[in-house]
Amino acid sequence: MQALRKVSFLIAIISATAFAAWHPSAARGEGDGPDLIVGDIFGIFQWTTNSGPIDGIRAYSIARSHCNIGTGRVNWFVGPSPNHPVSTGNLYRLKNGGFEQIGRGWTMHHSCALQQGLCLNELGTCQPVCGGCCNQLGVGCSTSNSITRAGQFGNLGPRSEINAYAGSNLGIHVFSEGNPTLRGRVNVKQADLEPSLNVDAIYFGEVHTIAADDALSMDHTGGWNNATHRRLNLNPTSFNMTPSGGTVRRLPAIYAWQANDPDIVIEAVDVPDEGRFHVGYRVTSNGDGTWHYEYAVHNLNSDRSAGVFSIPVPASLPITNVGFHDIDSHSGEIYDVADWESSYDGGFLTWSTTPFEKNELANALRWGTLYNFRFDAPTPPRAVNVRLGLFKPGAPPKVLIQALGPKLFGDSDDNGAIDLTDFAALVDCAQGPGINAVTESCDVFDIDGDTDVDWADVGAFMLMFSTATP
Ligand SMILES: [Ca+2]
Ligand SMILES: [Ca+2]
Ligand SMILES: [Ca+2]
Ligand SMILES: [Ca+2]
Repeated sequence: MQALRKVSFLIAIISATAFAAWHPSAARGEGDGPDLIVGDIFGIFQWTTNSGPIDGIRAYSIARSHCNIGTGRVNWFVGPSPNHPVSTGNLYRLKNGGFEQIGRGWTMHHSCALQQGLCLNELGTCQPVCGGCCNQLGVGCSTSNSITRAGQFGNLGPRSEINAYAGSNLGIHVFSEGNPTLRGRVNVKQADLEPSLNVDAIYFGEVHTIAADDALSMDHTGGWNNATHRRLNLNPTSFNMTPSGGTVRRLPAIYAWQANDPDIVIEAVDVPDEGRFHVGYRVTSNGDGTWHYEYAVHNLNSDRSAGVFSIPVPASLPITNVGFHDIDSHSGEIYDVADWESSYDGGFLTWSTTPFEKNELANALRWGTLYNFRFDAPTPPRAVNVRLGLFKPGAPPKVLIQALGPKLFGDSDDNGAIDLTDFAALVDCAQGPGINAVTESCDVFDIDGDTDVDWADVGAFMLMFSTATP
């Protein structure tokens, strides 16, 4: 565990450094142009309070305010003009150490920018564009909607009309289906909220906004600060939710995972000339000679999206409990919802959806969604590069993210091979504090996982050594 903490700590420092480099807490003045953020999450409205769940589903909408923290106005033209923001709501749950997305709404198309002062505590001044309901949001100004507006069907359109990296939308083309109480809203399975099934779970709401002028602003980095989250309290009887604590501006909800669990490492990774993903992960000892590997991948604004997630896992490891979790689109959205398939081959554990070439509407990890990948392995972690394969064709075909993956038994120097270096380390372990005393550097030789390095392990190591490819 100590070694694990050290690795996590080092990676946390690296992440924090990268994070500080992009974290736009002092964004105003960093670049020229409009810069839209979600300034507040001030309520959550349940549309199934009276009806109860419909086919096991509860429906919500998340009330939101926007701020323009940039140096130029943000367009707010009413549809069918595409020159207005669209924003969407998501729900997440932290439970048993895992962080999952449990709700996903359509997008709300905005019109009518009020010129208010919600963000004045950060910005100082609002330079209003006009006196009331305007088709632009002034510099330093905010605008807000009623608590139900983000759930009113006439304002909602499918996500498939949005290119989050370009910030473009096609206007509202409603082609929904399904129950009118649910459609387009943030749909959540009641089973994902039921207190008896979700002991000690905590919930978070997220609002994520997209606009063309913001997306193109500051050399295509304007969209990086467009997701904001807030903790929600759940009423265990009515399933109504209320905001709790402060709104965390500019950070997607995956950062709530880390805020509630400091062992979580989060890496931001950018597709060259395209959008941004976040990868969060943690490795924990199960206390029985196995380790749990938990990963969450969030697509912030990549239109190319992800279709493959792959972790280097030595081919000989008996891994177990391979798991995947996604969040299905709904209400007639055109995307497939089939879960990703996993395979374990050639030194990689890989999850993938149907390739773009076979189905352009496959269940890729698209903008504003978070999918989970997990497994148990009999060895502690080492630093590896996990691979995120991009769904839509282009260059590069994948991006690499530094994270953790399981070691190879007996590979004490983590070079992926059982070799003379490892043999020397094994001899040191045998001669050092005593072969039955497992130390941090020797636990990689505990091949049978009984928490002792013993003669059975030495025998197993020698067999691997003698059959290893030179
Ligand atoms: Ca922005
Ligand atoms: Ca699914
Ligand atoms: Ca080695
Ligand atoms: Ca052993």
